[in-house]
Amino acid sequence: MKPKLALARVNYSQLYTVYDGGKTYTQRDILVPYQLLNLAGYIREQGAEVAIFDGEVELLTEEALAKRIVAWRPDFVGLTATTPDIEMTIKVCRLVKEGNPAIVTILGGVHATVLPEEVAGHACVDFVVAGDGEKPLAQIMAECRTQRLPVRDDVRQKILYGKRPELTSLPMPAHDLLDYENYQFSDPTRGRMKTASVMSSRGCPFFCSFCAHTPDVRYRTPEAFVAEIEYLYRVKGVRYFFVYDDVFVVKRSRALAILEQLRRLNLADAHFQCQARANLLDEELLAALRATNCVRVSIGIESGSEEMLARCNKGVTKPHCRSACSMIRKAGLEPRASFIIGFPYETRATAEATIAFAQELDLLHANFTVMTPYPGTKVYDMACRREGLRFVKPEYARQWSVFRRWGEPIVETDELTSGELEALRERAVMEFYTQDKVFRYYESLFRGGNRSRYFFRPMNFAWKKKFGCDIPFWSQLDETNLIQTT
Ligand code: B12
Repeated sequence: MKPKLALARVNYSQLYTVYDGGKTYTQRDILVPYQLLNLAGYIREQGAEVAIFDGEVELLTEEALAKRIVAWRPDFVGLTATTPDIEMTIKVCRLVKEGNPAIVTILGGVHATVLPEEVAGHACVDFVVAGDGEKPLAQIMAECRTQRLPVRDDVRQKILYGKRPELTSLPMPAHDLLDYENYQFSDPTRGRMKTASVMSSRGCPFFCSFCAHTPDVRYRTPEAFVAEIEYLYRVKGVRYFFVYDDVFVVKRSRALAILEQLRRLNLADAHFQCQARANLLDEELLAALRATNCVRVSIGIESGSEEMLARCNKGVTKPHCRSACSMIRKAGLEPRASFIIGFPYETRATAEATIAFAQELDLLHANFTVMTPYPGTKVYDMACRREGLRFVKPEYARQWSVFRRWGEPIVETDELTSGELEALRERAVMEFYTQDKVFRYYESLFRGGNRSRYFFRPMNFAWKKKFGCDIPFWSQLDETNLIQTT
């Protein structure tokens, strides 16, 4: 009989409390669990039966998720977690073990990669995988079958370190396991469409102070990546693609080759969004992106203070950001920018510079967050050492559920309290989304038929803050899909 592996992620969006005070929308954008799809594709090739349990889709409680997993009678359960959802994930793990102690539990993902010993310290966790999970997961499953569950007592023995596999040898992620009806993104003008996450590479060669990442970049072949997109388009009916490579354009000639292959496929009504860096864009690259129907490019602008930019080690300057935003717009694409308030040594003046810079740039969408120093990053170490940044309460440094990025701020700088950082973030949203050019754009989207309250909530948040009232067309937006979770 084939071994059975259940792969799962928890309902993570219940952690967020942005804009609407924790309300959750049924028709929100849900992105596929791409890490689980990668693992499933590989493990299935090794002869196992695999199912994916996505707690996010139905907003399952930990109890409900564990119950479903146990009812499927798996031999192995693999759970993925980032930092803010690790505690919920451990709870699911514990409930699965209580439901059936014979199930072997394995935890992986970015948090387990950064802090494997901590995760392995939980009695309900049999194995921890740090790093890329395909091969270690296969190894655990093979060993357990031959040795009848060699569960290890020493915490360190529970940890397997994923050697970075050549991506060229991995099969296509197991997209067939998902019902893509559940994964939709609401495009502001084109409506709702089935959406996939795809990656042509793993890793990032840069060392930004606020990011935990794998520094060695590994690539799939352009052909395998393009074939995945074609499959998703033709077989699964996907029309929106988030290209989630850390920096898709990092190898310019390769990006151009991929874009050319995609253009030749002529997937007329497919739309793409990718992540780039302000200093790695040029007109030819942007024209090639446009020619493949790329509609949005996300860039991390981070700060309007040259001092903060230099300190965060991104290698990007304000002139890079100005030129990137205007080049993206000129190419007919939409720049999506994100900003952080609360860098180490941030002052009121540097945060004000960020608020002003966001408005100066050629932008209609901007995302502002207060710094969350994730473990494994330089800013986390700085916050622990109180170097220009510190946790509001020392115990926050290991209280993972507060690391939400879109929740209550957990840090303060030498000059700014967490409340002041949050007030500055709110003001950034308020000033940005009440600009005339931004309002006119949003109003035109409404006139064009966009009725999604979910989409307009940042702007409404801004209006409430600045003018004490809703945007004029708020009552005409669709609220039927709103559910209250708090
Ligand atoms: C796409 C993405 C999202 C999407 C979808 C997330 C999802 N759950 O699928 C959205 C936009 C929803 C999102 C949200 C958030 N994200 Co995000 N996201 C990413 C991104 C860009 C790609 C993730 C991905 O699919 N990678 C591809 C797969 C193949 O790689 P992988 O995830 O590392 O998985 C491999 C191994 O980790 C391991 N593995 C993973 N899980 C498991 C499980 C088992 C059992 C095993 C054995 C192995 C294993 O094997 C996998 C294959 O080799 C990453 C950056 C990155 N490049 O990874 C950030 C990243 C994961 N996100 C991050 C963060 C902070 C968040 C948020 C917490 C932000 C917030 N709102 O507060 C939320 C958390 C949501 C959540 N719990 O999933 C951080 C995580 C930092 C941390 N310590 O937690 C990252 C690393 C970005 C960064 N560098 O800061 N995110």
